Parts: sequence; C-alpha cells; structure tokens
Amino acid sequence: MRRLLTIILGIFLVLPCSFSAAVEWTTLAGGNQHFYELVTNSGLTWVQAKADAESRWVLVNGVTKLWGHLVTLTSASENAFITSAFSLSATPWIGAYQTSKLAEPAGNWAWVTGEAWSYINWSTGEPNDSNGDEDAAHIYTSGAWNDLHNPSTITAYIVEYDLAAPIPEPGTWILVSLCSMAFIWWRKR
Ligand SMILES: [Ca+2]
Ligand SMILES: [Ca+2]
Repeated sequence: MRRLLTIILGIFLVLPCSFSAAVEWTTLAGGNQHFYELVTNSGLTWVQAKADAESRWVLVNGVTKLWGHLVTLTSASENAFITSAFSLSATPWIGAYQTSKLAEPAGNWAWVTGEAWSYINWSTGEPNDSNGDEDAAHIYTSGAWNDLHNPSTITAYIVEYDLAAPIPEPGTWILVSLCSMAFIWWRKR
C-alpha cells in the first residue's frame, strides 16, 4: 500500500513539475540552449500552427518558463540540429513567412520573431510561389524548405522555446510549493 501511494505521489510530483517532450540544443553540442519540439496534430494551417506554438511553454529546472514560437532556423547548424533531432516526414511548418507579395517569389521573407533574414535553405527551385499563392514555409526531411499555400494543412510543426518570462508566474510558485509540501508531509509520515 505504501509503495502504491509512493508511486502515485511520485507521478503527481513529476508530471506537473517537469514533463515536456522538448529537446534542448545544448552548448556542449554547439547549440544555443533553446528547446525544440515536434508537435503533431490532425492538420493545421500555418496561421493556426503559429498560434498553437505561441500558446505553449516549458519549465526549465522547475522555475524558468520559456514560451514557444514556430521555429526560426537562422543558421546552418540550427537547421542541421532540427533535421537530425526529429523525423521530418510530415514536412512540418516552420516560422518563415512572407510579409508582402510585392517581390515574389523570394522577396520579403521574415521570421516570426523578427530575427534577421540571412541564412536560407530553400529546396532547389523554391520558393516558387506556385499558383501565385505560397507565402508560408515548411521543411522537408532533407532539411530543405519549400514555400506553401498558407491555408494548406500540415499535420506537424516545430516549436522553439526561448522566450523567457521575466518572473515565474504566481501559479508556478504555488505548484512548486504544493509539490514540496506534499513531499515533506509524506516523508514525515
Ligand atoms: Ca532559432
Ligand atoms: Ca513552393
């Protein structure tokens, strides 16, 4: 009985405090300490995927909350990390989009975070603005990008977590405190 209660309490402690499927690109691996996650679903447009990514967050070390956004691939090494870390067979959305149609097909591309548009990895012949209506980007298994019709749906996107909240929200402290109190109470029994 005691063992069963320990397991249940352990699940209660671990799940809300540290659960995440996100993968860190560590400094040891030449990375930036950002976290990345491949999110799969039944099919979202680029606009829907962007909103979904921006509603997500991870807790680092139990207290630092990092908010997500569609991934920004601003270097060859970041692009290579994503390509090796995840199966990209669903050709997920990434955080590149066209701010206007005044310079098709390759002009006015931007990252959702406003980071500089310098590194590019378009697939051969892309972007091509097929049918005059491709203004959002996704990534192939090879790591190369394609511009696609924004209202098309894709069953995956990649989220990057790096936007730190300055102060953990009260709810976070309450959760951490409750977890700690529950653990101390259990050890004292
Ligand atoms: Ca990035
Ligand atoms: Ca295209």
